[in-house]
Amino acid sequence: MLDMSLTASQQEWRTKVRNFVEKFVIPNAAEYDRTGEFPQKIIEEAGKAGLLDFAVPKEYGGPGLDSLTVSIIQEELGRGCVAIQTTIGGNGLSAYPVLFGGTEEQKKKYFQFILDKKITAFALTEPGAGSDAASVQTTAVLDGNEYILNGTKCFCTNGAYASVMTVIASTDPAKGVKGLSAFIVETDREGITIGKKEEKMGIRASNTVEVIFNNVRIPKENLIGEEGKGFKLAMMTLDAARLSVASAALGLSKRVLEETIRFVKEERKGGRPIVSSQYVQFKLADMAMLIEASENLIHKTCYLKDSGKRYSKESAMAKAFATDVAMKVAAMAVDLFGPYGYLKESVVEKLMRDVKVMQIYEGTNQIQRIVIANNLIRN
Ligand code: COS
Repeated sequence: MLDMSLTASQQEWRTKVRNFVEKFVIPNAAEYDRTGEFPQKIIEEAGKAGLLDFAVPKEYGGPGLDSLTVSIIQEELGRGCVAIQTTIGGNGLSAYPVLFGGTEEQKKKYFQFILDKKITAFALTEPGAGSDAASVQTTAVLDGNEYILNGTKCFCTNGAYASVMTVIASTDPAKGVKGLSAFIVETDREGITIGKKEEKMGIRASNTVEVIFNNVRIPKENLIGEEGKGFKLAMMTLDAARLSVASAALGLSKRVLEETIRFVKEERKGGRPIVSSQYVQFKLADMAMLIEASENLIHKTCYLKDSGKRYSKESAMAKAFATDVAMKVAAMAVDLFGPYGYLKESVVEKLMRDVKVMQIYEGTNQIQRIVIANNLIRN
């Protein structure tokens, strides 16, 4: 029989993150959203609660979690605030290239940053290489025992607060995709500057900046794996990161449904709560069906990942489906709340602004469809 129940440990993680979110995230999320300030205090609390090192394997001192547990953590954080989830999720995103391609030495060194509760970042996207990840212009030129890094990365999550980054750069521009390589770059190196900080519609407390590398010298040992492996490592990283985005979107969708049920039970029209209307009940049922389908797709993808099977197609499906669902249910909730849903003081107003970016980052949902179609056609 297919067992879809959570283990005791997975349930414990859900409760632990739920408690953290109720205590530190939900009461403060609206204020961070208003100011756009980096949620430093919440991140410190997340470090104390052991939530920053979810991607670190046991043999390197981390919790060594299975994919479903990581997904549950991201879901619960996404239920609280996607800006804060994105900040914490950034530590997984940045660690994956090292996890998938690094040497023992590199893993020990990189994971130690995370275990020391440092913020980390992944720098792939460039002004001319967003969806077309292969067109990276940042170069890394070998000079003796060092690489010299030059270029500009944009939309870098956590960029201004990161102590270390994984950076994708070209070591051989003539080779295109096959000339891309991944590097570990400590941010206190000379020549790194933080450029424009983006002011965003949603996830406003998440730090999104330009990072400029100007003749930054990094030791040869900071190359992850071999030259030419950067694109593959970036794609493997995105497979894992897309599953996290899907999970966070699931959490947001569940929160929207929770808040909507609360509202329609309290709000009255003609002396009766509006939940007594079949129109409202059908909307709640539609939301619940979509959320259930998202959850099942995400859990199946976690199963494939933990079985060691290729899960690129399912991860892209989960990301596109769960974020489209989250956008849809957020818009449905704003409709049901009526004018109240459009007010800044309403919780669904923020949820609707926050969700939009999830259809865009870690590869737009159009890119996810390319990944899905490529997997259908090529295999
Ligand atoms: N896992 C492992 N290897 C992968 C992979 C994956 N998920 N995806 C691609 N590869 C490998 C392929 O196997 C291929 O290697 P070989 O030539 O040795 O067979 C190589 O990488 C090139 O793959 P492909 O031909 O599929 O690359 P494309 O240029 O067609 O990829 C897409 C195009 C759109 C899929 C890619 O550029 C992409 O995902 N872009 C979006 C980037 C993105 O999400 N940006 C946002 C980042 S936010 S931090």
